Amino acid sequence: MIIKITKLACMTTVFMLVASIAQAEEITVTQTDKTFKLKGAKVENLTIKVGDSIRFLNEDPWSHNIYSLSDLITFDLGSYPQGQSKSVTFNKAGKADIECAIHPVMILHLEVK
Ligand SMILES: [Cu+2]
Repeated sequence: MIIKITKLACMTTVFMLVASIAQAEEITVTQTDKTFKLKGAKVENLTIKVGDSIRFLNEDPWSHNIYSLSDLITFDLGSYPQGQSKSVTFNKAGKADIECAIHPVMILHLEVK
Protein backbone atom coordinates (compact mmCIF):
# COMPACT_ATOMS: atom_id res chain seq x y z
CA MET A 1 0.00 0.00 0.00
CA ILE A 2 2.77 2.44 0.99
CA ILE A 3 4.73 1.49 -2.10
CA LYS A 4 1.66 2.17 -4.26
CA ILE A 5 1.18 5.62 -2.72
CA THR A 6 4.88 6.45 -3.18
CA LYS A 7 4.70 5.33 -6.79
CA LEU A 8 1.60 7.45 -7.34
CA ALA A 9 3.25 10.50 -5.74
CA CYS A 10 6.30 9.94 -7.91
CA MET A 11 4.22 9.69 -11.06
CA THR A 12 2.27 12.81 -10.06
CA THR A 13 5.54 14.73 -9.62
CA VAL A 14 6.75 13.60 -13.04
CA PHE A 15 3.42 14.53 -14.59
CA MET A 16 3.49 18.00 -13.01
CA LEU A 17 7.07 18.52 -14.18
CA VAL A 18 6.15 17.58 -17.75
CA ALA A 19 3.04 19.79 -17.56
CA SER A 20 5.08 22.78 -16.36
CA ILE A 21 7.59 22.32 -19.18
CA ALA A 22 4.74 22.00 -21.68
CA GLN A 23 3.26 25.26 -20.40
CA ALA A 24 6.36 27.28 -21.27
CA GLU A 25 5.25 29.93 -23.72
CA GLU A 26 6.85 31.78 -26.57
CA ILE A 27 5.89 35.44 -26.35
CA THR A 28 6.38 37.55 -29.45
CA VAL A 29 7.66 41.05 -28.73
CA THR A 30 7.96 43.16 -31.86
CA GLN A 31 10.25 46.06 -32.56
CA THR A 32 7.87 48.53 -34.14
CA ASP A 33 8.44 52.30 -34.58
CA LYS A 34 11.59 52.00 -32.42
CA THR A 35 9.55 50.64 -29.50
CA PHE A 36 8.96 47.22 -28.03
CA LYS A 37 5.38 46.15 -28.65
CA LEU A 38 3.25 43.27 -27.39
CA LYS A 39 0.16 42.50 -29.48
CA GLY A 40 0.42 45.93 -31.10
CA ALA A 41 0.66 47.96 -27.87
CA LYS A 42 3.81 49.58 -26.51
CA VAL A 43 5.30 47.50 -23.69
CA GLU A 44 7.87 48.83 -21.20
CA ASN A 45 7.34 46.33 -18.37
CA LEU A 46 6.79 42.65 -19.04
CA THR A 47 6.47 39.69 -16.67
CA ILE A 48 7.00 36.15 -17.93
CA LYS A 49 7.46 32.72 -16.35
CA VAL A 50 10.70 30.81 -15.90
CA GLY A 51 11.15 28.69 -19.02
CA ASP A 52 9.32 31.10 -21.33
CA SER A 53 10.94 32.41 -24.47
CA ILE A 54 10.65 35.80 -26.07
CA ARG A 55 10.73 35.98 -29.84
CA PHE A 56 12.01 39.42 -30.85
CA LEU A 57 10.46 40.20 -34.24
CA ASN A 58 11.68 43.21 -36.17
CA GLU A 59 8.76 44.95 -37.91
CA ASP A 60 10.66 48.15 -38.70
CA PRO A 61 12.19 48.97 -42.11
CA TRP A 62 15.58 49.27 -40.40
CA SER A 63 17.71 46.93 -38.31
CA HIS A 64 17.62 46.40 -34.57
CA ASN A 65 20.22 44.80 -32.30
CA ILE A 66 18.58 43.50 -29.14
CA TYR A 67 20.80 42.75 -26.18
CA SER A 68 20.91 42.53 -22.40
CA LEU A 69 23.80 42.99 -20.01
CA SER A 70 21.78 42.18 -16.90
CA ASP A 71 22.91 40.01 -14.00
CA LEU A 72 20.09 37.62 -14.88
CA ILE A 73 21.11 37.07 -18.49
CA THR A 74 23.63 38.38 -20.98
CA PHE A 75 22.96 38.09 -24.70
CA ASP A 76 23.48 39.98 -27.94
CA LEU A 77 21.25 39.02 -30.85
CA GLY A 78 23.26 41.03 -33.35
CA SER A 79 21.81 43.30 -36.00
CA TYR A 80 18.87 41.87 -37.97
CA PRO A 81 16.53 43.41 -40.55
CA GLN A 82 12.76 43.75 -40.99
CA GLY A 83 10.86 40.48 -41.00
CA GLN A 84 13.48 38.53 -39.08
CA SER A 85 13.20 37.36 -35.50
CA LYS A 86 15.42 35.83 -32.86
CA SER A 87 14.39 34.04 -29.67
CA VAL A 88 15.79 34.02 -26.15
CA THR A 89 14.73 31.54 -23.44
CA PHE A 90 14.73 32.70 -19.81
CA ASN A 91 15.57 29.82 -17.46
CA LYS A 92 16.09 31.76 -14.24
CA ALA A 93 13.92 34.04 -12.15
CA GLY A 94 14.92 37.68 -11.80
CA LYS A 95 14.91 40.99 -13.59
CA ALA A 96 16.57 42.06 -16.81
CA ASP A 97 16.67 45.22 -18.87
CA ILE A 98 16.51 44.50 -22.58
CA GLU A 99 17.76 47.17 -24.93
CA CYS A 100 18.64 47.93 -28.54
CA ALA A 101 22.26 48.76 -29.35
CA ILE A 102 21.19 50.90 -32.31
CA HIS A 103 18.32 52.80 -30.65
CA PRO A 104 19.12 53.67 -27.00
CA VAL A 105 15.53 54.89 -26.46
CA MET A 106 14.34 51.30 -26.65
CA ILE A 107 14.17 49.58 -23.28
CA LEU A 108 12.11 46.70 -21.92
CA HIS A 109 12.06 45.98 -18.20
CA LEU A 110 11.57 42.25 -17.91
CA GLU A 111 10.71 40.23 -14.84
CA VAL A 112 10.96 36.45 -14.92
CA LYS A 113 8.92 34.75 -12.18
CU1 LIG B 1 16.72 49.28 -32.54
